[in-house]
Amino acid sequence: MNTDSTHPPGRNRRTLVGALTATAVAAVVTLAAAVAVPTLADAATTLKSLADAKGKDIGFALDPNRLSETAYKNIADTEFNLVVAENAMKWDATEPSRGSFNWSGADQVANYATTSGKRLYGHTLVWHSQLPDWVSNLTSATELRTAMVDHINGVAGRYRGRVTAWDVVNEAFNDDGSRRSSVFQQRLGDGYIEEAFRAARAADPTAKLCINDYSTDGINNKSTAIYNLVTDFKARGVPIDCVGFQAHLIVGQVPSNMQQNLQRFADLGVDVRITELDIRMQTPADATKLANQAADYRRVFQACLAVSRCVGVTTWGITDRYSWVPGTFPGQGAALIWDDNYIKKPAYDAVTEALGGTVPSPTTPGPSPTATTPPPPGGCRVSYTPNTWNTGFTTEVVIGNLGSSAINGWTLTFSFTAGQQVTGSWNSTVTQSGAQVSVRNAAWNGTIAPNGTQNFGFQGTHGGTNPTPTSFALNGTACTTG
Ligand code: 9MR
Repeated sequence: MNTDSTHPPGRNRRTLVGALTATAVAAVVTLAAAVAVPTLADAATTLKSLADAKGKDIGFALDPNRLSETAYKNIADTEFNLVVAENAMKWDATEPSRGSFNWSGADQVANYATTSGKRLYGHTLVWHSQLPDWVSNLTSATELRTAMVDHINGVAGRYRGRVTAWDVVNEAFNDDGSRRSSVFQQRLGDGYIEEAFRAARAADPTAKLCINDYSTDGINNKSTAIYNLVTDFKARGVPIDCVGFQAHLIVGQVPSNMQQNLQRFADLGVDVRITELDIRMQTPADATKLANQAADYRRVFQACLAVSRCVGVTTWGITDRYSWVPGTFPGQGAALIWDDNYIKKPAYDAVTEALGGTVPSPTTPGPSPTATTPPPPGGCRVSYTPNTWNTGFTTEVVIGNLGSSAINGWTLTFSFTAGQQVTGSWNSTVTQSGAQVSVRNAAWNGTIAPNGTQNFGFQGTHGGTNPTPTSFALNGTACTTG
């Protein structure tokens, strides 16, 4: 997970331990090294292993240019069993001028699916967006029809037999359930969707054929319009196998009838799938928003898993760093499962649990420190002992309870001053938002006896210097350092 963890230990060690005795610190360091308690990030299961066990797809939208990044590729390789091109199989990428196909990005995605042993999902054949001008400029219905069928033949034909399912037509409806006034709708009329599906079936008879849209996750006019289309196609024998629900959601706004909506489509005899999941929030993220987001991720996965014909969930990317959201919704973001620095967010554990996995403590810790534990009455002391090398560090932290009563459950907060970033931890759960870091006890070290200590540690990166953080506070009470 953290490539820096292979650093040579012991260089540039700086010790800030004061009142805590050297013996105690040595014992703590030895304990931390010996116990090597796995962080949540080191948990044995992956989302992929859990989804595999359930026979479900867990997918992600891939930008093949990012595979050169180790952290990106590691997550892509291990956490997902399905891949879809975020952009590389769209019309503008594959057929930028008429009859002249460019397979560079699309082939990278398809080949990645093959070499990594993942299913390949096709996105998308007919869509009003990311459509080259030459298509929009075709004024003759005959010409446009020919261009559409040629495009479907070209793209679906190239990956024939390799694609598990295609988004044949994407985003064809308005929110009120009427047809979107795309060039296809304008020139070819209502029948263009049927024509596209028939062409796709001919081009790749083994791929499942899906219609895909956004804001259709709950029961509303738009989803009902698609429901009616599927009903009609089924009645008339027009090929259609699946419906995609993009689920570009907002924290706190998962439709309450999502499962019911998925089920009503499944009952028509089609597969359903969450195709582009992300759940955005106003940035910056904080612990409360991330917890709410985790609950929402759990709801979405639970909704899918409760419907036997829901074949899986795809998230629209891996890391917040490259999500489309902030560029489209300024001030919003943090919508995916890994943050800007590839650290698993609370949503990861929620998805793990929804998929039937278990999350090691302290995701379900005992007492909530802020709710049930008073600030340490006698104060606290923190020793912070970093071990720094050129771009990385590990840190041992010892928390001392200077009071005469036990602390039961703790959260230590502090501020970095030089852009340091936590990439993993032990004996704790660490959440970072900007420079602010919040460390929650693990299940086994939540109690600090009077005059006793507990310890945790973490690893991270820095940009050249690694000064000791400031503003240490335990359950909201400022601590001395030393
Ligand atoms: O994530 C994609 C982004 O990189 C592109 O700039 C954008 C262009 O329209 O498309 C994004 O993906 C969209 C997907 O293809 C269809 N559903 C909505 C997605 C988010 O906009």
